[in-house]
Amino acid sequence: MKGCELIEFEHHDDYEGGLVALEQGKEIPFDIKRVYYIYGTIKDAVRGKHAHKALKQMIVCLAGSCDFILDDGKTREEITLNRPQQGLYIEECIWREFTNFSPDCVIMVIASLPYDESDYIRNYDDFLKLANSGAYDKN
Ligand code: T46
Repeated sequence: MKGCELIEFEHHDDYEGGLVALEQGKEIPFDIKRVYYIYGTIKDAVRGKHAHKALKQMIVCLAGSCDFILDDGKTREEITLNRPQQGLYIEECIWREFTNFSPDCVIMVIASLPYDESDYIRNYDDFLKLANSGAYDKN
Protein backbone atom coordinates (compact mmCIF):
# COMPACT_ATOMS: atom_id res chain seq x y z
CA MET A 1 0.00 0.00 0.00
CA LYS A 2 1.39 3.44 -0.91
CA GLY A 3 2.15 5.48 2.17
CA CYS A 4 3.10 2.41 4.26
CA GLU A 5 6.18 0.26 4.05
CA LEU A 6 7.62 -2.57 6.12
CA ILE A 7 11.35 -1.89 6.29
CA GLU A 8 14.02 -4.42 7.21
CA PHE A 9 16.75 -2.72 9.25
CA GLU A 10 20.39 -3.65 9.14
CA HIS A 11 21.12 -5.59 12.30
CA HIS A 12 24.36 -6.58 13.96
CA ASP A 13 23.96 -9.94 15.61
CA ASP A 14 26.52 -12.16 17.26
CA TYR A 15 26.45 -14.91 19.85
CA GLU A 16 25.93 -12.32 22.62
CA GLY A 17 22.90 -10.65 21.08
CA GLY A 18 21.76 -8.13 18.48
CA LEU A 19 21.87 -4.40 17.80
CA VAL A 20 19.92 -2.15 15.43
CA ALA A 21 20.91 1.51 14.87
CA LEU A 22 18.42 4.04 13.48
CA GLU A 23 19.71 7.36 12.16
CA GLN A 24 17.85 10.39 10.91
CA GLY A 25 18.25 10.63 7.13
CA LYS A 26 19.20 6.96 6.83
CA GLU A 27 16.78 4.41 8.26
CA ILE A 28 14.49 7.26 9.38
CA PRO A 29 13.45 9.29 6.30
CA PHE A 30 12.45 12.45 8.19
CA ASP A 31 13.74 14.79 10.90
CA ILE A 32 13.04 13.19 14.27
CA LYS A 33 10.95 15.40 16.56
CA ARG A 34 9.56 12.89 19.05
CA VAL A 35 9.93 9.34 20.35
CA TYR A 36 7.31 7.56 22.43
CA TYR A 37 6.58 3.99 23.44
CA ILE A 38 3.53 1.93 24.25
CA TYR A 39 3.58 -0.98 26.71
CA GLY A 40 1.37 -3.02 29.05
CA THR A 41 -1.53 -2.95 26.60
CA ILE A 42 -4.29 -5.49 27.19
CA LYS A 43 -4.61 -8.14 24.45
CA ASP A 44 -7.94 -7.08 22.97
CA ALA A 45 -7.46 -3.32 23.19
CA VAL A 46 -7.87 -1.58 19.84
CA ARG A 47 -5.62 1.48 19.76
CA GLY A 48 -5.13 4.07 17.06
CA LYS A 49 -8.44 4.44 15.18
CA HIS A 50 -7.21 7.63 13.57
CA ALA A 51 -5.08 9.05 10.76
CA HIS A 52 -2.80 12.07 10.72
CA LYS A 53 -2.84 15.13 8.50
CA ALA A 54 0.93 15.64 8.37
CA LEU A 55 2.68 13.23 10.74
CA LYS A 56 5.05 10.53 9.46
CA GLN A 57 6.10 7.75 11.81
CA MET A 58 8.39 4.74 12.02
CA ILE A 59 6.90 2.09 14.30
CA VAL A 60 9.10 -0.62 15.79
CA CYS A 61 7.88 -3.53 17.90
CA LEU A 62 10.80 -3.87 20.35
CA ALA A 63 9.34 -6.88 22.17
CA GLY A 64 6.38 -9.22 21.72
CA SER A 65 3.91 -8.71 18.91
CA CYS A 66 0.79 -6.89 17.75
CA ASP A 67 -1.25 -6.51 14.56
CA PHE A 68 -1.64 -3.28 12.60
CA ILE A 69 -4.60 -2.66 10.30
CA LEU A 70 -3.75 -0.02 7.69
CA ASP A 71 -6.28 1.73 5.50
CA ASP A 72 -5.61 4.26 2.73
CA GLY A 73 -9.29 4.96 2.12
CA LYS A 74 -9.52 2.37 -0.65
CA THR A 75 -7.93 -0.81 0.68
CA ARG A 76 -7.10 -2.35 4.05
CA GLU A 77 -4.04 -4.38 4.94
CA GLU A 78 -3.06 -6.20 8.11
CA ILE A 79 0.57 -6.46 9.21
CA THR A 80 1.93 -8.30 12.22
CA LEU A 81 4.87 -6.62 13.93
CA ASN A 82 6.94 -9.09 15.93
CA ARG A 83 10.61 -8.32 15.27
CA PRO A 84 12.78 -5.40 16.42
CA GLN A 85 14.77 -5.70 13.18
CA GLN A 86 11.90 -4.25 11.16
CA GLY A 87 9.98 -1.00 11.16
CA LEU A 88 6.58 -0.02 9.83
CA TYR A 89 6.87 3.34 8.10
CA ILE A 90 3.53 5.18 7.88
CA GLU A 91 3.06 8.46 6.06
CA GLU A 92 0.26 10.98 6.54
CA CYS A 93 -3.41 10.22 5.81
CA ILE A 94 -3.32 6.49 6.57
CA TRP A 95 -5.94 5.19 8.99
CA ARG A 96 -4.38 2.80 11.53
CA GLU A 97 -5.71 0.50 14.20
CA PHE A 98 -3.59 -1.87 16.24
CA THR A 99 -4.61 -4.75 18.41
CA ASN A 100 -3.90 -8.36 19.47
CA PHE A 101 -1.12 -7.35 21.83
CA SER A 102 1.07 -10.01 23.39
CA PRO A 103 1.57 -9.44 27.15
CA ASP A 104 5.21 -8.41 26.60
CA CYS A 105 4.52 -6.10 23.64
CA VAL A 106 6.53 -2.86 23.61
CA ILE A 107 6.15 -0.54 20.62
CA MET A 108 8.50 2.35 20.00
CA VAL A 109 7.37 5.12 17.66
CA ILE A 110 9.70 7.66 16.05
CA ALA A 111 7.73 10.67 14.82
CA SER A 112 8.35 13.58 12.45
CA LEU A 113 6.42 16.16 14.52
CA PRO A 114 5.75 17.02 18.16
CA TYR A 115 2.47 15.86 19.65
CA ASP A 116 -0.41 17.95 18.31
CA GLU A 117 -4.02 16.90 18.76
CA SER A 118 -5.06 19.09 15.79
CA ASP A 119 -3.05 16.81 13.48
CA TYR A 120 -5.38 13.86 14.28
CA ILE A 121 -8.31 12.77 12.08
CA ARG A 122 -10.38 10.73 14.51
CA ASN A 123 -13.61 10.44 12.53
CA TYR A 124 -13.54 7.65 9.91
CA ASP A 125 -15.97 9.40 7.54
CA ASP A 126 -13.85 12.56 7.65
CA PHE A 127 -10.80 10.41 6.91
CA LEU A 128 -12.50 8.77 3.90
CA LYS A 129 -13.45 12.17 2.48
CA LEU A 130 -9.92 13.50 2.86
CA ALA A 131 -8.22 10.31 1.62
CA ASN A 132 -10.38 10.26 -1.50
CA SER A 133 -10.24 14.01 -2.16
CA GLY A 134 -6.97 13.73 -4.10
CA ALA A 135 -5.19 16.06 -1.66
CA TYR A 136 -3.04 13.19 -0.37
CA ASP A 137 -2.53 11.23 -3.58
CA LYS A 138 0.87 9.58 -3.41
CA ASN A 139 3.08 9.21 -6.48
C1 T46 B 1 -0.12 6.33 16.38
C2 T46 B 1 -0.05 5.13 17.23
C3 T46 B 1 0.91 4.11 16.74
C4 T46 B 1 0.69 12.42 24.44
O1 T46 B 1 0.52 13.16 25.42
N1 T46 B 1 1.81 12.57 23.67
C5 T46 B 1 2.06 11.81 22.60
O2 T46 B 1 3.09 11.98 21.92
C6 T46 B 1 1.10 10.77 22.24
C7 T46 B 1 1.34 9.87 21.04
C8 T46 B 1 0.00 10.63 23.04
N2 T46 B 1 -0.18 11.43 24.12
C9 T46 B 1 -1.37 11.22 24.97
C10 T46 B 1 -2.70 11.52 24.29
C11 T46 B 1 -3.65 10.54 24.94
O3 T46 B 1 -4.14 11.08 26.14
O4 T46 B 1 -1.41 9.83 25.32
C12 T46 B 1 -2.74 9.35 25.32
C13 T46 B 1 -2.88 8.16 24.36
O5 T46 B 1 -2.68 8.64 23.02
P1 T46 B 1 -3.41 7.98 21.77
O6 T46 B 1 -4.79 7.59 22.14
O7 T46 B 1 -3.23 8.89 20.60
O8 T46 B 1 -2.52 6.67 21.56
P2 T46 B 1 -2.67 5.53 20.49
O9 T46 B 1 -1.89 4.40 21.04
O10 T46 B 1 -4.07 5.26 20.08
O11 T46 B 1 -1.93 6.09 19.18
C14 T46 B 1 -0.56 6.45 19.21
C15 T46 B 1 -0.33 7.75 18.45
O12 T46 B 1 -1.18 8.78 18.95
C16 T46 B 1 -0.60 7.60 16.97
O13 T46 B 1 -0.09 8.70 16.28
O14 T46 B 1 0.07 6.23 15.18
O15 T46 B 1 0.22 5.42 18.62
